[in-house]
Amino acid sequence: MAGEFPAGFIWGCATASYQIEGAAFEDGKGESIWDRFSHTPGKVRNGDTGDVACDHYHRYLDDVRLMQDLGLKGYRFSVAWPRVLPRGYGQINRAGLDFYNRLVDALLEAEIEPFATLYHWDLPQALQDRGGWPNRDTAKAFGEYAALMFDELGDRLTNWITLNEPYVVADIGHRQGIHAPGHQSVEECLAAAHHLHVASGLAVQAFRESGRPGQIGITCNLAPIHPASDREEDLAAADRFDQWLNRWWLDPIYRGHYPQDLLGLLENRMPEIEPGDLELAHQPLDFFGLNYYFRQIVSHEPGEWLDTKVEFGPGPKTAFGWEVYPEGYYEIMTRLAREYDVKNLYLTENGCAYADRISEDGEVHDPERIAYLEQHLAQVARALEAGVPVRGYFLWSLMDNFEWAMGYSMRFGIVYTDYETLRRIPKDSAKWYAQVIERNGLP
Ligand code: IFM
Repeated sequence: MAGEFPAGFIWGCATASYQIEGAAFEDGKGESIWDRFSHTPGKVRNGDTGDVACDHYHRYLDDVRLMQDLGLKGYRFSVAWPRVLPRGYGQINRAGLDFYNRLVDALLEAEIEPFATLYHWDLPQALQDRGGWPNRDTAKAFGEYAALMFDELGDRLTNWITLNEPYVVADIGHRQGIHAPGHQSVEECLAAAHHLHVASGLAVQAFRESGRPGQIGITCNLAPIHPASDREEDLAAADRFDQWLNRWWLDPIYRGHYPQDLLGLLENRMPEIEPGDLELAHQPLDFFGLNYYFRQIVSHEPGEWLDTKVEFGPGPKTAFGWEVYPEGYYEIMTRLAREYDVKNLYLTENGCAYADRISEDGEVHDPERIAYLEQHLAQVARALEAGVPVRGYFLWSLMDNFEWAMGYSMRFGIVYTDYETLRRIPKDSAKWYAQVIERNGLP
């Protein structure tokens, strides 16, 4: 395995606003759907909320210093839409915008390239009150918010990601109901998915119109979908689920239409697709952002969603119960290059949760995470060798943070967050990652 990565490869870490910022009700920030959801009893493990999270809003300078110590070349964060526009549109909250201005300046000063995600799940509650993503107006509001951000930060910030994991927003938030807003409706899920496509397209359009320099793309979570057996019905079930998890996003973006077979099955539950919607979704992107965590094993299960049963594979598991399956990373990366002709690929998230704790020596030893990262980065190197145009890797996550419905129970960081004191302790994996960055490759 080649140790060296291409010159200029961006080694980064990723985070998201609601998961780390805290200051949930400070300096004029509006309520988000995650503020509302996490404060609703029974929705988040242990009743955890993001009220304080890692207090990054107040400690961002220390956190940038930490990133600098690790030698990070890039940092992917997200902007909390309701911090900037408390109601989602209209009145701007200058204090909120200033926070992102200061963060970007601090990153640039530290020679860390900022990558900003415009939507990582914290929708302004005021927009949810008007119907949220299933309402087409939310896409329009997103386009306007995106234009504002290009206007305000686009003189210095040149890497933009429209949405993070729209599949999770639509499916887990609106069909499964595990994430905010916690709804369970196929129709709402399909409408949300479609409006997310439109929203991303409007943001791309606004970026081009802004004339700002830089690049814009979208981040999706994709997974290899493997049939549970080679029985005909399992093969068909796996194909249906692939159309749902992967192609429901990739096909509109890269081919300008939804996957036809699944669309045929869902047609009478779809929202209205207005003329021009798919053209919006299908605009050329400067890059694609891939989040990879696991593969899924699918079998035929009548009566379940799409008549499928979806499981993790038999391999070793992380604390979340997710199968560790590094080969799947290569499979997805090469598929993106082969089937969708992706020209610039950023690996915008990859990482794992383990039950880390502070040892008696005061350090946090996380050999499983180092092994996980080593195995996944080896697949990145393999994909590079096969010609996949990978431009950067953003490890999820810089520090332990609020893991959505699991609250603080899942630790994904390479830096340990002591939630009592908010002290940050770099784990062994952080020291290991610093070496990888310094060498520009695996040892
Ligand atoms: O923490 C999340 C992140 O917000 C989105 N991608 C997956 C991560 C781990 O679950």
